[in-house]
Amino acid sequence: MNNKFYITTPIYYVNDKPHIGHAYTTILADVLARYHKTAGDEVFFLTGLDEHGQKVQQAAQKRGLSAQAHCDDLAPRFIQLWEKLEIKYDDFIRTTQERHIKVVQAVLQKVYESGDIYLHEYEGWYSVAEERFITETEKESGAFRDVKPLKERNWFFKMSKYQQTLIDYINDNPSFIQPVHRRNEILGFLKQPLGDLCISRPKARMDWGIELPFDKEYVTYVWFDALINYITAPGYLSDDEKFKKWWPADVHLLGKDILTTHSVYWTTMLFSLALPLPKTIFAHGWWLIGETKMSKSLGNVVNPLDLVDQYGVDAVRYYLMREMVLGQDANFTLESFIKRYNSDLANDFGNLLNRVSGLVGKYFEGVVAEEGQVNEPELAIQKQAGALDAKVRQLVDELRINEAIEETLQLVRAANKYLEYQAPWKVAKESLPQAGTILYTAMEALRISAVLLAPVMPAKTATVLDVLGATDSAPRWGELKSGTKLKTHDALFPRLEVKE
Ligand code: ME8
Repeated sequence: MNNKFYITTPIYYVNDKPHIGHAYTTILADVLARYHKTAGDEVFFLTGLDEHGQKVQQAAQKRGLSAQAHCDDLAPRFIQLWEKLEIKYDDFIRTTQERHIKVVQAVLQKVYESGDIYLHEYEGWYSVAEERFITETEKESGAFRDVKPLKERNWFFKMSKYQQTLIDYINDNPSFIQPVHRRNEILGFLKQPLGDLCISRPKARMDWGIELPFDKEYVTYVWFDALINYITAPGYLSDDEKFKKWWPADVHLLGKDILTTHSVYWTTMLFSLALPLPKTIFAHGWWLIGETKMSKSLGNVVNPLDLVDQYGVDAVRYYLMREMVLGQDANFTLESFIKRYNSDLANDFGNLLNRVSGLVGKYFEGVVAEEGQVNEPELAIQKQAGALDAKVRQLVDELRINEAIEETLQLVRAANKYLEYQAPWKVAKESLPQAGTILYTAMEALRISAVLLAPVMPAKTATVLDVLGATDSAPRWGELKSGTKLKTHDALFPRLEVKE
């Protein structure tokens, strides 16, 4: 197939340490990137940090640090977390990097010269928390904190000019904004007249940002700066060949909180630059803690590092990927984590490895037997396993990760059941070759499941494949070699005690 696949996460604000929500989006992007890599696609996976703007400046002030020193202090915490979570990104962008500042200024100059940026005095309600002017209706909704009247001369981007072009584009490209209920939300939003976007902040009020190239009194609004990261990294205006290869992005992955900025601000900016739009903008739901949104003020933030230290990186990745139906909210509880771990990882996946390696040890001195004479029960497993790769690929292409995992776990469960029914420990007394066939069949199901779960659980699946002597094997039936001596191993996922 050999396609290119360019996937992005939002670039996170460095106003605080990353939590499980940031970890979720980044793991999801990593899992998708790994699936595409194993399918032979050329992958570019970008993540990074959003370092300008008022939120970051205020966080720095609170700590008594300069904004840059604050960012330099927090950036490694993100990078270290991504390492711990086995995130293999191809580029990590920070908006304070010279390469980005250059591109943002060049974009501003270009858009300015094309006539899409103008100076205007605006008087209205300003939300300090949101860092933007809000409409009268928004103010009345009471949803915004720290609202004050403000009169200011600012630079505006002619977003309204592209409203109809955007509506037409969304209508013509059904897979552009996903899932479909989010697409409808944006189309609904676009039924109202779209205003122009204030893209500057006077330095006198807020100076932590990229200076406008055509007006030194102002810095760029943080969103106008941040969104451009998606073109900076693949080489816009710096490496034409690289940019041509990767742009447009295949998937911008994000939470539903920032869907409007991506599907309205970013797209109209791209229209103005005459650049193609990303193929898909996918907004996932929120991880809730006990049905409420995670927030520092509520003190209910889950720290992914604590989970990883206690349960291991693979279990955390697995839980997050399996538990959330992409596009909907999900509730994080330790109880559901432990339940999922014990059922899928300890009882199903880990147990299958334990059983086969134990039986092969007992009856075959740890050596994989010939596949031998297969009958209907073997063929049923072969058929299920043989169809799995294509099924998983399709679900991954449709971003239905939890279903792709569930399909794979079904094969694991089928193999466990098959072992129980076929009882190779009994068959061995009458026909050793037949017992060998049963074990070969169960091991092949295990191997194929491990290959297909590798993007989700890179470490534990590598252990399984190593035990089976099949490290670089493909998810195709028959790649397990008879005569292979299985390696010894510890319990893959020891059962967790449930606290009463
Ligand atoms: O918005 N559940 O950065 P941010 C799921 N800098 N995902 C969550 C989550 C939760 N409870 N909380 C956060 C910004 N996320 C801007 C982005 S992009 C050009 C600029 C994830 O640090 C989710 O992906 O507030 C969400 O969209 C993102 O973190 C917001 O990160």
